[in-house]
Amino acid sequence: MSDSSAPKLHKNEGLKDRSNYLRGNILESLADPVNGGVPEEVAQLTKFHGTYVQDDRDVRNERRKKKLDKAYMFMIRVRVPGGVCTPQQWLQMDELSDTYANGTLKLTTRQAFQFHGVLKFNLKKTMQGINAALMDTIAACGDVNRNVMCNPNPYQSEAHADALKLAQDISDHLTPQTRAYHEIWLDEEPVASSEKEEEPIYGKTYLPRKFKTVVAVPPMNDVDIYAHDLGFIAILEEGKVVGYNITVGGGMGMTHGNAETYPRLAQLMGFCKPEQAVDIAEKVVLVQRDYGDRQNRAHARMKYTIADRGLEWFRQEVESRLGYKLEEPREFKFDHTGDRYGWVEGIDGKHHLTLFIQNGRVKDLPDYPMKTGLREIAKIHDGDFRLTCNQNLIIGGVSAENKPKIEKLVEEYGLSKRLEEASGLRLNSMACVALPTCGLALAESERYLPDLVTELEDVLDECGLRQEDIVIRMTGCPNGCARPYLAEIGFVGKGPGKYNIYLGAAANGSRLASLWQTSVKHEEIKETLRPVLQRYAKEREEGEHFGDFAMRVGYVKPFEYGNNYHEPAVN
Ligand code: SRM
Ligand code: SF4
Repeated sequence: MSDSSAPKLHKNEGLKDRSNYLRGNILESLADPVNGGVPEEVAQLTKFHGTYVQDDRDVRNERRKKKLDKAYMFMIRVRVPGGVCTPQQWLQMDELSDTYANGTLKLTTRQAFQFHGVLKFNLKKTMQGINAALMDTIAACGDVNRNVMCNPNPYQSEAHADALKLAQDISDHLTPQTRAYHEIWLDEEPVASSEKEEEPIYGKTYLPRKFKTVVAVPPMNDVDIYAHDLGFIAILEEGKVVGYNITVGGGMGMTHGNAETYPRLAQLMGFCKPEQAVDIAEKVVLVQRDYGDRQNRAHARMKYTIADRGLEWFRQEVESRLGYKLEEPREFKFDHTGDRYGWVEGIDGKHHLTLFIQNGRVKDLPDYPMKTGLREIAKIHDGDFRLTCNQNLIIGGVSAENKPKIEKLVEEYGLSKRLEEASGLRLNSMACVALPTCGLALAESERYLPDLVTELEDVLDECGLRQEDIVIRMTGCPNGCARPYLAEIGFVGKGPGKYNIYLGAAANGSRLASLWQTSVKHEEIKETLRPVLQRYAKEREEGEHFGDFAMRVGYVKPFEYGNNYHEPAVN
């Protein structure tokens, strides 16, 4: 007899429970030649394997009129802990994108690769190609710990190496143990039914919702630590990592018109020694596993668990599982969230080149063969490639001997020309994918932001602000995939051609932006922002960032959770 008073769990909970550790009917659906997509229940499960069913939204209406099915295709996300891969892996990703996807690579806001436009009958082959490159896609999406981010800039080599190792260790430790991935995509023999399979950390129903972990190396906050469920801030003494401050409870996603949902900054929970960090990550996950909301997915992220019950309660839950108390957080200072472009020399004598990749989209254009250029570099490069947290790319660990050859290719393919021509605004821009692939997009983002920046550059030129670093980010919906609520100017898609504009985040990522204008149309944005930029040029204080200025002179008030953020619900 069922207990009718028991709280009703979200349907995804039953689905996970019944899925036999993420198998469900994935294999059967992949074998179905008639449907180019997969049923909804299967689509929920494939996310845990790192792939989403999507459709080409550019042709949706036309196909509907012709009574055709949607143009189904798949997105695949490849995990790259800390964003570091080898030149060989870069070449393999490049080749897979041409063979099975739409010929482009997307470097995401979380240091991963994404392929778009993979057809169902190529899905398994693409997955196998990714695994042949010694990379994988498990837990790139789904209700588990996702790709662990880490500051990829190797200029402080020792600290960076420690932080990267921590990112990798946490990633390994929190990777699901199910063999489903290997059976489904890599043709491994099924686990015998007599064998007991276990998920020692997650259990059968995994987490209530996605979970994101990052490792920061001050003074850079390029990982945007306050946007994530769990963060570790390296504390350095004489250039060495002596431990980590721990942050918990950040997240960006919200829903228009639902005041119960909001972006939230992570809070400092304590300090730990380097050798304690992985265990602490596990215990944080366990608390969220046990107390996160499994009824309402819009309220299931760890930020709400902490907002509802308090940081003190959360810390005690973590400490009781650890069996010891966390130390008080130590002093640290972040100065910015952006990437620093161009060449730097690391303390190990290696050279590192950060390149600007507009919105992370690696592709060849008739006048700019960027993808080819990067391929040619990968062929001769003896270091590594590092995907940044801002959708850019570092050609890392270049030897003095190889540097002139890389410089020549950079020159030949125009890779630094774009960098030299770009304004400070463009170099600090990020846009999520949005249309045509993202099923949740309400407005354009990646395809529109570059043009909007061009329009705004006219105003910047008039005001003498071209070189100013101003963080501008856009998303096609309020989910916040490009972290727009941590931008000095943030755009959030409201409907076709319309955006809510946010102003006032701190340039170092420690303060959220607040809603300034709602539903501003494409054609109005430039003129809406013009007076603000003009006033900034005239009235800013020495060294004052745009976000601080917008807050100081009162364009917006500091954000309060669930308060000044929302417009009335729209029916
Ligand atoms: Fe995201 C869902 C793309 C980073 C918050 N995100 C999606 C999906 C999968 C749409 C879907 O569910 O159908 C998007 C696929 C679009 C496409 O066509 O590729 C998508 N998210 C992205 C990427 C590719 C944006 C980009 O252009 O780089 C980023 C991939 C990161 C990665 O490599 O793992 C991406 N997403 C983020 C971030 C930024 C971050 O984590 O630093 C956020 C905000 C932080 C956070 O999680 O709070 C983010 N994505 C979301 C949400 C809202 C979650 C929430 O708590 O409300 C969704 C929707 C959902 O989960 O229901 C979402
Ligand atoms: Fe899609 Fe919205 Fe994320 Fe942009 S922010 S990729 S539109 S879910």
